[in-house]
Parts: sequence; structure tokens; C-alpha cells
Amino acid sequence: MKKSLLITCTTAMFMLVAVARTPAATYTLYNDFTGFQSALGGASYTMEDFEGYSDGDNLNGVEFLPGVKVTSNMANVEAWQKSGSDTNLFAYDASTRQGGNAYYQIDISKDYDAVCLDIDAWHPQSTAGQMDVFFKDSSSTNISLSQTGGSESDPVFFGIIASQPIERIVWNEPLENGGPGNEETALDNIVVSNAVPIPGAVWLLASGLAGLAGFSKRSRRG
Ligand SMILES: [Ca+2]
Ligand SMILES: [Ca+2]
Ligand SMILES: [Ca+2]
Repeated sequence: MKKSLLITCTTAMFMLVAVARTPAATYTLYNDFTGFQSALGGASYTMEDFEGYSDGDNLNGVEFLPGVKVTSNMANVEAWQKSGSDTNLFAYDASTRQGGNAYYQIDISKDYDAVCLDIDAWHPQSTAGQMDVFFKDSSSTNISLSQTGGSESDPVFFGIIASQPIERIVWNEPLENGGPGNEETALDNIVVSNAVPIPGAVWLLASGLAGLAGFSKRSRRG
């Protein structure tokens, strides 16, 4: 075998190993905007609060932020503004919620690794809902969420910052009083950003320190 071919083969093998060893996306969850915002590390963000829309405006698949849109298995996805309250995004139709599998899907075509939003109108007597998050590397995670506020007017905050871009978030609504139908929830204050990454050198130092700490613990025990 020629030397250059050998080098190419060896390099390819190392690359394959590297690809195979790439870990699935890691992430951190946040339950309030203050914590989420400070974890962005000073990165700018854009937010859609839907206040620029009128009640009944169609939002189905509308790109309301660059690269961000919402669809649903419910037929209507609209701006919702009733009785002087602020405007949010609400989906509905005649029958889907009765089946108990109503969901909202946030599709993200640009590379954002940080997303947060409020879930509105979630009655405390309903059960937990599930947030499915899909990352660009095709890995995904399922997160169970509960309404911990005292009333239906307390929004539930969901924030996530991941090690790589988030492609899709699916909010599977909770069941109303245990089911079979879904509790009606709505989405508001959808934020996307790219968190300022912690520099590689800091990670190396941190993992080195962690290794040293483990070593000294073992030595002392020994
Ligand atoms: Ca709003
Ligand atoms: Ca309800
Ligand atoms: Ca409700």
C-alpha cells in the first residue's frame, strides 16, 4: 500500500471514530426568563409576543420570527385576544382536543440553540404535558412539564439551551382533569437566540480540574 493511501485510510478511520463518538446533544432547562437570559451570556435574542397581531389573524405556518413558525394537528392556528388580555397564539378545531392528542409544533429552520416560551391558559387541575425537543444531530428528548402555579392565568415558562441547534419543539398538551380530552393551552413570548458558547479552553480547564479533584479524592481514600 502506498504511503499516501495508508495515511488517507488512517485519517478516514479516525474521522469515522470521531463521528461515531460524537455525543448526542446536551442541554440545560430553565424555568424562568431571568435564568434563561443570564445563561445566554450576553447574546442578543428576538421575541414574538404576538401583540402586533389582531384577534383571529391566521398564524398557521406563518414565519413570525426569522426561521420560526408554528403548526398544529388542530386545524386553526390563530392570534387570540379576548376580553382585554394580551394576545397569544392559540390552536383549535372542532374535534382534535377531544381525542386527547392535540399538539403545537414549533419548526425552526435557522440555527438557534436557545429557545424559550410561555405556555398560557393551563389549568392547574390538568395533568402533566410533554415537550419533545428535536436537535439538529437527530437526537431528541422528552420533557414532562407541570403547571405549578395557582391558577390558569399563571403562565408556565419553558426554556432550553442546547449544545447544538434545535430543529423542532412539540408541545403535547396536558389532559384536562385526567382526560380523555386536552386542556386548552396557548403559546406566547417565543424567544430564539444563540447562546454565547463557553470557550473550549475553559471547558478543558474545567474538565482538568474535575479530573484532578477525582484523583485527589481517590488518593486520600487510598
Ligand atoms: Ca402576548
Ligand atoms: Ca380547559
Ligand atoms: Ca385552559
